[in-house]
Amino acid sequence: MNNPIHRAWLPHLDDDVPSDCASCADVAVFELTLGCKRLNASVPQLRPEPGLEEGYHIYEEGGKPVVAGGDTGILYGAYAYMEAVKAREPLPEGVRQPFYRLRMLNCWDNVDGSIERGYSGRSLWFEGGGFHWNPRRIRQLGRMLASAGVNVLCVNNVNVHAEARKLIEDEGLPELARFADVLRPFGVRLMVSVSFAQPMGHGIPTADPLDPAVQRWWAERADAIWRAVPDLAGFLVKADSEHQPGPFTYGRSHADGANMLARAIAPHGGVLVWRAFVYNCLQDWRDTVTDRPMAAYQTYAPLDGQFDDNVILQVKNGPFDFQVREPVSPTLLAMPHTHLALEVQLAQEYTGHQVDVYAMNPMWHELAEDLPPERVMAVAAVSNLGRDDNYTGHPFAAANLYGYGKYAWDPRVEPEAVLRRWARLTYALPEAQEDALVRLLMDSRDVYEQYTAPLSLCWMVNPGTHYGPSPWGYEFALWGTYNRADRDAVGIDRTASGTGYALQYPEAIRVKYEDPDTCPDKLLLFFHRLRYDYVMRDGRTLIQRIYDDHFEGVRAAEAMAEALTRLDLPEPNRSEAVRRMDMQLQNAREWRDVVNAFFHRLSGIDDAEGRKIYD
Ligand code: GCV
Repeated sequence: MNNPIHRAWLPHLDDDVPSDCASCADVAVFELTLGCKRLNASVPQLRPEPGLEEGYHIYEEGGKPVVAGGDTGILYGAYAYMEAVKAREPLPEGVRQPFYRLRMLNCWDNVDGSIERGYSGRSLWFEGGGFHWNPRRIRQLGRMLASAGVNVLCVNNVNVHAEARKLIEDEGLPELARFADVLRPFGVRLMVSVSFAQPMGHGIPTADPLDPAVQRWWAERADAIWRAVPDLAGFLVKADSEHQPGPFTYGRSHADGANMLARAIAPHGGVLVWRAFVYNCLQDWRDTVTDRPMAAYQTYAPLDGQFDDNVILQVKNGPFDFQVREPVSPTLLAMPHTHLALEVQLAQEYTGHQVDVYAMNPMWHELAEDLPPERVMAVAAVSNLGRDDNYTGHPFAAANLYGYGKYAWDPRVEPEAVLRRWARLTYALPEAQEDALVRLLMDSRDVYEQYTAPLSLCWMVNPGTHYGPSPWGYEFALWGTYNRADRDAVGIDRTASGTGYALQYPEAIRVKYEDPDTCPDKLLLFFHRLRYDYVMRDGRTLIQRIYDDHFEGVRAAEAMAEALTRLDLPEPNRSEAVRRMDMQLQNAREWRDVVNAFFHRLSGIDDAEGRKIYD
């Protein structure tokens, strides 16, 4: 299989890793020998240093390179060596350790082979109701994950449908164990999403976490699961969220629910990752008091300090749901006595479906302004992987998987450095073209934001699919996602005198966002309800900014398309990127014309520049 669309950041992805590799060190030897040969580089000596665990150290001894590392660190060191050689960068200095111990990928794969919010084809490991995979591709996946630095793969959707429950039942465990065996040599441990109501399929009339029969069932199940997969990382749970079962049914708190499961798996060293994505998904749009972004904080902040030590509360980066622009979730800042994980989304659900280019490292980097990286102890990303030949659909979407791994190793890493390295490792373009590709990637988020959701006008998407414009699509729906645009104004007042959302932040952050003069323009309509004639810091009116940004966003997308045509990417990547860019341009023009028409009809205010607005 020499099709260059497989080209990823690794120098030799198309060579199969021997299937009898039993450990990270075996893979490291194989990768180094092969990779260095391909790169005409000297093969370093590998030196195990078990105390380093995931850490590694690359140095010279007697003029010869040495890669020393712990059990998995030696593998990470091997990839780091090859990356540096291929990218023509200096070898990393000193001992390198990952910033986050758990660097998780959450796959929303269903056992029927479909993927919720998947844009790269069907599942790589499920089909027809259970595990079904191509060993060669899973070994390739293993090396991609290891070379990016990801160490936990949650195999199934957090919405646990009936058929997926068997993954942890006796009939499903041998398959789970076989899959774990393939990824283990790459330092990747599995995790499973479980349903809180699972005991009820076993003659137990309740899932009440304080019921001894429920507790016993989970403890016995955990014994069986860890007998089959002794290094399983743990469980991931979506409870009381979007119709998934949970402890609220029994009048119990989420600490009661999470701790019950955590105690069942603690003897096996498992972690219980509990998602904080809890809100009322049956809201009445007439209700202007309930404010969805406040929900997670209201549920969890009072529980701070009540979770067991092996519980990790996993919180989405923003208080809504992976929108193009959201402030940091206040829940992440409110729970100093709870282990927290930051959840981000590589799957481009609201960010262009892997049709529109959208590089994510700049977004994660921005989080640090309000969220110091040490406030969380783990990271999780919703996967963008699928069975497409290139794994991630758009030839550039792999940059997000790679970039996520690098971010998880070092959340302070500069986005441009990551994207440049990815571009260099993947395409090896001449310098000016490499610069152009890096620029294109670096700008891609701002451009997408400009033509879809400037000033944080999020949720104007087509309901269900979440691609393309529909300004009123979610306005009268049950999901609590309203902009409340009328003929005079738009946005939600979330200050103390509005819904009070801003009060969930520490003082300094609250003050910054509460004043429209200090609130960044990009978050303006998230925090404030403003009249169309409101004069912004740059002197333009709000309505003019809405029009201008949509026009400007399309122009910027056209410039990206132009830049793309000048890149000598290998085929078929080039044709595929150009084909998707044509679709992106159509999407951008649709957003511009629909949203501008919407606001023009409502406000009756003309564009000061007299450009075409289709009414
Ligand atoms: C897995 C959003 C998505 C759902 C997803 C949910 C979640 O609502 O649209 O598809 O469900 O988030 O994160 O649980």
